[in-house]
Amino acid sequence: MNTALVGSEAVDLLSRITGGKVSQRHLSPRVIFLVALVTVLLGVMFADGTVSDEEKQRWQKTINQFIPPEGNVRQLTQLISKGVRQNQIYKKTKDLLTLTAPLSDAERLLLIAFGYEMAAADGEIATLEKKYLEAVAKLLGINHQYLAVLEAGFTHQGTVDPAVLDEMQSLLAPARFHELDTIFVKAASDIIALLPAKPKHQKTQKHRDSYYHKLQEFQKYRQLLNNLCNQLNQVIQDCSNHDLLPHKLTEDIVTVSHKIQSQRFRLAVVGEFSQGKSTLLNALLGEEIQPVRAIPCSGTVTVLKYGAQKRVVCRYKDREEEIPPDQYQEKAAISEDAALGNLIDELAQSDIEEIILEHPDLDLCQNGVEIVDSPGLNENPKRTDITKKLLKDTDAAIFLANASRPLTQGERDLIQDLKIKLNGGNKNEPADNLFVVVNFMDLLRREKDIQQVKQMFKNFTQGINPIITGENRIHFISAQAALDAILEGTEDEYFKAFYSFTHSLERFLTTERGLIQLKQYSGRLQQLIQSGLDGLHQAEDVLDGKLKISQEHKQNILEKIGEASGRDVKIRCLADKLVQQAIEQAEQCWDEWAEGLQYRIEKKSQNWSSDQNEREKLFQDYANQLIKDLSADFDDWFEKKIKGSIIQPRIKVLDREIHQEIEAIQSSIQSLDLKTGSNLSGQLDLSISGAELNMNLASSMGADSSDEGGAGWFAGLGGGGLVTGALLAFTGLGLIPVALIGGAAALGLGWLFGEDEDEVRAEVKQSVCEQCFKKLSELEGEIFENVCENIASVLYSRVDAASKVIEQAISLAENLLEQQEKAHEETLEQQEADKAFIAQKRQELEQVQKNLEAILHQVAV
Ligand SMILES: Nc1nc2c(ncn2[C@@H]2O[C@H](COP(=O)(O)OP(=O)(O)OP(=O)(O)O)[C@@H](O)[C@H]2O)c(=O)[nH]1
Ligand SMILES: [Mg+2]
Repeated sequence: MNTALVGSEAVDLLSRITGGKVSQRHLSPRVIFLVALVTVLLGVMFADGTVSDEEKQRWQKTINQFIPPEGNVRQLTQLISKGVRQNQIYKKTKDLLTLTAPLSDAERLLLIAFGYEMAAADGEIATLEKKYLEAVAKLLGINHQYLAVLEAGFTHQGTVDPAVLDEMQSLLAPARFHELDTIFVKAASDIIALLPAKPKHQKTQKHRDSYYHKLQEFQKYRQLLNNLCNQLNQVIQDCSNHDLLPHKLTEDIVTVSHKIQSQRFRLAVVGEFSQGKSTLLNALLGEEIQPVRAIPCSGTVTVLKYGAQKRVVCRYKDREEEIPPDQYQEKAAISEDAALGNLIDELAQSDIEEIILEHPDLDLCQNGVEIVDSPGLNENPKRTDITKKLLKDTDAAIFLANASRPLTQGERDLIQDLKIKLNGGNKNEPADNLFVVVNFMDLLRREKDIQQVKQMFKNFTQGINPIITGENRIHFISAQAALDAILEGTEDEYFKAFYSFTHSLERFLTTERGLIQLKQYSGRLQQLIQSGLDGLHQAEDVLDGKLKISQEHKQNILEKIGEASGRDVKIRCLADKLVQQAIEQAEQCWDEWAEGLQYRIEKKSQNWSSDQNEREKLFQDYANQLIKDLSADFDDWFEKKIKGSIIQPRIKVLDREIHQEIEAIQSSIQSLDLKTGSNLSGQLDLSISGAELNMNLASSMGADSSDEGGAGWFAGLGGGGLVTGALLAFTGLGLIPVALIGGAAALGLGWLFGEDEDEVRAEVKQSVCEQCFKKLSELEGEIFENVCENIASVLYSRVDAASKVIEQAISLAENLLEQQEKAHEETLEQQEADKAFIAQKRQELEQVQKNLEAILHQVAV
């Protein structure tokens, strides 16, 4: 709807109709449509001079669906219908033109469709009614061929031209009505259902075989690598059972093996509500698994994954429950009433965390992919909050946008926010794991529109400061048309566009991401094989007497072991002290932050603005602005105080200590090597460069990287301060928007016609603030605890990484002593047998190494 076309004439007309003082700001799209609808319906009812009972009932039904149970819309509608009747507006061409001027083609068709529904209320369409509707349709510029379809649809008589029907269905696609209100979306969807149905094609499975070929291949490599892990584990286990290699080596192999086995890809589909997320998922799966409807539908995160049999598990905060699979769709969706806004706190009351659907034969899931459907963003704070949490643990996110209302400000903000979140807080680089998929391309009929939308998205996502990493990260599709094509086995342009998208996705998951991970695991396995070979070499030297450890050396080694454990304890004690200090300081900071907060937010509230004319929408609008201000305030505080003055200086202190202690351990091991001829330091270096430790210790081992204050450590915390609202989810502050749902009820609901608006707006702002601070004071303890937990975990994770290195050093030294002990106690024959055993195991290890190289070679090809 083009509200710019609402001129002073429309304002005058509405003042005349309602007999009240109406201003331009009152004329929201919803009001404009409602007035036009009332006018056309009354025009039809009075066309033949009589109003039948059926018509009265129809009037009630049609109008009622636009009236929420609460508020004053009912009175407003009564006022309008009285005015329209008295002034016979439905007969006045000029007035009708004024009222319908801002309506889009889709809205005009919806309007006339309701007129036909009314005309057919008593089973047939009277000539005068038909004439009236034809005249209105002409006035509105509606294609006369559409009228024949509407007549056939509502009277169940006559045949229709499939091409015209197709055009109408596209024009009435519920998605075109989002801008108006969910009620209109549902109305359009109901009208479509009343039109004659398009013939359905036979369902086939034709496309199935060619799908996800690359993923299948990738799974094969993963399996091969895992088998290799098992072989390696066997060899190393044999050796450690003979006291030739440290047991710790087996533990390391098991860790890698677990990682390889548990490697799964998590794909999250996110976007605003009713953008076709669930439909896209169904198209990816090739089955209609996810619940879908024209109005907000998904109410919880649903995870689809592979399982030997079909199983549905509901996960609550503190328990799990298996439910029959036929209840899945119902559980995964919110009720229609809640979607229409009639049950605003249904979601706030739901305590389901996620629903997991395990399925044995969905191609995509069979290949190690878990796909996550999420509730729409930006519609209901509870659903938004759920989705934000989910992003913490995904390999890739698909953002679904809408071609028919491209790049609204809300959508732009969401995409930017998503990019930063997926990028660990880095806002200057594009996110390589973000796909932007523009859905509803079927709703664009003109080539010019298609090109413009494509250009617009490309400019936004790939222009200055790009959001995505390249062409294959943006796709223009129709999820619904693609799903239809997949189910019907046809290959139209939508199927092709969708196929190109799945192809890019697959390439990302396998070649771009999966192989990198496989290579990392292979690299780690290679290191472990090398450690095994080094250990065996050392055992052989001990047996051959090349490496002799005197009593004095032994004593020295035992001392070093004791020292190393002491260093571990020392680091841990320092960390305990630092964490305690940090928490004490944080407590003080928290009080300072909380003290001025109400004042700061109330001051900010002077800048909140809203075009809404209904109390509940006004309340929600202000609540959203409050949340924005509150999270910006919180982020700023966290960034400067918690991160800047509490965590970073302590990380520096801790890093310095870790650095010193590890260096001391390294040098004492080196001196041991010098004395005994062993090569423990070589082996220790290997373990430090192991992928995991390397990552965890990078900033503490590097000479001056700790100056950064360990910026990387914050990646998991959402980049603190970079993203407005990023910290909401992890601190529990996100519960505030949830608590505000339904807050408007306390104020009384309804349109602001005829009230002192400034006063009402100030009152609503005040109420939003009060309710927020009430909730905040309830949540204070919980939020502060979460902040403390995060401080502790940042510091302790560094300690854990250091402990691993120390543990490794100790285990190497102990192993040397054990080898020595063993050789000492053995007879010559036993020693010979050991040497033969070592030679054999070395061969086996070398064989594993060769197999690994062969796999890597295959993967690379
Ligand atoms: N014309 C058209 N309709 C579509 C397309 N994709 C989805 N739809 C329709 O849009 C409506 C919403 O689709 P859903 O898949 O439920 O949307 P969603 O994003 O999961 O919605 P929520 O779960 O409420 O956030 C349904 O009526 C779909 O049939 C499309 O490409 N073209
Ligand atoms: Mg959905």
